[in-house]
Amino acid sequence: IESSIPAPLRDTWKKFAATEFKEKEAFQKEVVKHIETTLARSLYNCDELAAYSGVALAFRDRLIIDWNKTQQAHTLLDQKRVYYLSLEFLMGRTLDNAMLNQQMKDTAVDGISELGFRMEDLIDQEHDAALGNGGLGRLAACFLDSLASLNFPAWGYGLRYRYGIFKQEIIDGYQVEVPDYWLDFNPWEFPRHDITVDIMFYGHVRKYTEEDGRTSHVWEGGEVVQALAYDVPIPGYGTPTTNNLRLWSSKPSTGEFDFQKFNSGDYESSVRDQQRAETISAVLYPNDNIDVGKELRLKQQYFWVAASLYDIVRRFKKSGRAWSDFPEQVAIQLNDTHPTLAIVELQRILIDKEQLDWDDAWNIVTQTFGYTNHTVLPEALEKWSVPLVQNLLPRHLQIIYEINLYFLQTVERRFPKDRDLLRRVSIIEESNPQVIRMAYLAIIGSKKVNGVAELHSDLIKSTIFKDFVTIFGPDKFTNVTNGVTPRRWLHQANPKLSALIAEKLGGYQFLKDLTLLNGLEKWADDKDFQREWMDIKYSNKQRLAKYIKETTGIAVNPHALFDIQVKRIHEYKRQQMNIFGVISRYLALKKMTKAERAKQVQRVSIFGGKAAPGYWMAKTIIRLITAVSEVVNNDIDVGDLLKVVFIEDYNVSKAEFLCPASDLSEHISTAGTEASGTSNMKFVLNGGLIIGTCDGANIEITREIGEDRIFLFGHLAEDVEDLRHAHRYGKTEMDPALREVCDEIQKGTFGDPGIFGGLIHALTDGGDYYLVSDDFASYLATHKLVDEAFKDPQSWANKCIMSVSAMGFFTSDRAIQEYAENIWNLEPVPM
Ligand code: GFP
Ligand code: GFP
Repeated sequence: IESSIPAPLRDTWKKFAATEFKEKEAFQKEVVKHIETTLARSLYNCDELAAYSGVALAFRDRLIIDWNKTQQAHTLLDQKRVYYLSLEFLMGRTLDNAMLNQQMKDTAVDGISELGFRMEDLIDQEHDAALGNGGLGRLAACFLDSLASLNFPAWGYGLRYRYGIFKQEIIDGYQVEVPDYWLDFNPWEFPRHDITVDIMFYGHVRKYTEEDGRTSHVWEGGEVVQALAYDVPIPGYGTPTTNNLRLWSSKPSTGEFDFQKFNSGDYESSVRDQQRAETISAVLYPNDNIDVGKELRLKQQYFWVAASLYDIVRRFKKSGRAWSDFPEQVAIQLNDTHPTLAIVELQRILIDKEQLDWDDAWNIVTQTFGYTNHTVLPEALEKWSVPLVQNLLPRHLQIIYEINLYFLQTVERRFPKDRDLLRRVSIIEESNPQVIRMAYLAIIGSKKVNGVAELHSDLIKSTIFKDFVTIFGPDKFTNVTNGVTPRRWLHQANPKLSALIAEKLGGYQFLKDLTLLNGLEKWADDKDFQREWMDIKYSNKQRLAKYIKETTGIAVNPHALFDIQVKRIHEYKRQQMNIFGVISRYLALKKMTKAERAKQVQRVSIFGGKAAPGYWMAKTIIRLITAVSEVVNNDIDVGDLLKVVFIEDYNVSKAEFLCPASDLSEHISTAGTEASGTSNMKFVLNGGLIIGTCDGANIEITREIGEDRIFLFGHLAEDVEDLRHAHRYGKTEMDPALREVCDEIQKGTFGDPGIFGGLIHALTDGGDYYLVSDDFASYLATHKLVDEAFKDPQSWANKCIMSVSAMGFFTSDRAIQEYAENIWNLEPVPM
């Protein structure tokens, strides 16, 4: 690599090059130095936030030293890199993860206690980086951890939202959204004021003829906004590899103000221009599985994609290679359709700027991209209105038309008589106005398309993308079942369990090779081991009980069965079925005699999750949960037999203490609707059992851990169409237990029934699209089996241990290895 320092002077530089602290005293020295200088605090005014900041800065220094080395090594080696484009990276907190991945936590815990602080308290000072809605964003974060841990040369590219997903407050039982000011203090990012890209919007396309007679296009005029890079170091576990997550922030390209306007007294308008530019990276859209089609969202997408591609192309050009080498050096993965414009942008760069022929350019493009689909829900599939794109990105629209034209021509040649096929697969949907089907564009422009669990990957081939399987053949479509990083989701979230496992397996190697967990099998029946295992579960439940008491005032008994459902609130995930089940349990308890009640298993039903602000049904579900909790928790007949808790503002750091505290967790989506799910993996990995439908990754979890260790219920994906059809034609009677629940709600037991009318309507005249009634009997029956199983602690413990021992497959390391081999053709960098 070219150095900015002349060769003879480099020795002086190297003599003073930054080094990493390796033991306690060096760590303490760093912390005190940062507190006293960087933060300008002292021995006399260092509170927990300042102490957290000092520790974070000490670790940040350590990360950036490794980051520098890694980036230099990767640049020098010039191997193929993968770029993971995701509009969401739900990172959560960083400090604990950085300490653990760098294997310095013990040193730091010890060191900080000698300075007067407890590490848990400091970790709690950190604000979550909540740059994501749910599963899709958290998957991206797990993938970054695995890419670095496996030494793959990889960068993530995303947006640096000034506000992450909103904070949820529960006021009078309703969700209220509050802005998330997460950037108040963020030591984990490095602004790169020297790395900026001008991004253009609007304007027009001018066509002209080159000297050699070819037609060229320039896109000119329009608004220009600047993208500024912020780099976030991503440490691997137990390796010096530290990859980069580059997040773009928007600002006005003319500098802070338009000085002409400012000087002419038009102060307000110059500030407005600045705000307009900054708005692009201001907010993360809080929508899950719904396409909203807002212009600002499209602007975000193009802004991020254009800045990232500019950066990727610039880096490639530094190597001096021929364009034909591009796909050998660069793989770009599209996390959902949000970055699909990258396909069009690369084609534009190659033909308009680099003057390649259309076909040569298109060959490069289609060898470079991979597309991951995360949903089959039709309302979630992105479509952009043609007039909107015409106005915002006129040149891109032309290119999309051309891509479509060539594509349809090849389809027509192969299937000459099938007019309807052409209509069905066209990138342009002939609606009013016309819309661009982003998923189709992503498929046509990618080398490989994958789903995120086996069932889901089969479903996309047989439903939404069926025609494309006919056209491209089945090999273009593949599956990579999701995974989660065991570093965060076992070692960090559940340190006691991780330590117990390490003790039995002779070390922490399982964190790098999760299949080693199968070594636990031989202790599954060992009484002492079972006791230690369940003691850890109990202490995790105690910690949660304490949190619940402190935050909600509800006292729950840690000996009760903790039944948890935490995820975004969505009708397809069926939190409504869960709360109806709770009501049914409540009604049953009320009918029992004292003697009968004494035989019942105690339950704590715990819910958590955010509803999209505009998703009224989801908000009503939250309202019902809080209403039921008020009634049930205050009913002296019921006492500890049933408690209902709604945890406010569910996020990554809360998931970290919820997952280790479950006896049972719920993954109960209507079959065929949840592409994979990843919290199912986290809960089982932490020694909890699950109740679930035959959906998403539940199916593969069952295959790995065995049918008798999971509580499956409900109809299969293949039944769904017929069942819905029957509802539509009024051929279904509501399940009697569900009827009783609805009656109780309508009687006003949980407050004004008018509030919940929508929920009841969805089950009746609404056609019960999510098949709550069809699955309800089997759901309740399966909960009875759970209660029975819980009464036998030894067999329960055995099930938990055996399940954990079989979870090796669900590490995100395995998923990343599959992507590297089957999609990216990517080699790790030897360390
Ligand atoms: C990257 C990093 C730089 C680093 C170089 C070489 O640059 O900080 O100096 O690699 O190690 F960002 P680009 O590949 O982005 O040019
Ligand atoms: C989506 C799907 C989930 C899947 C994740 C990750 O999650 O089934 O596990 O992506 O692939 F719906 P959300 O972003 O919708 O939570």
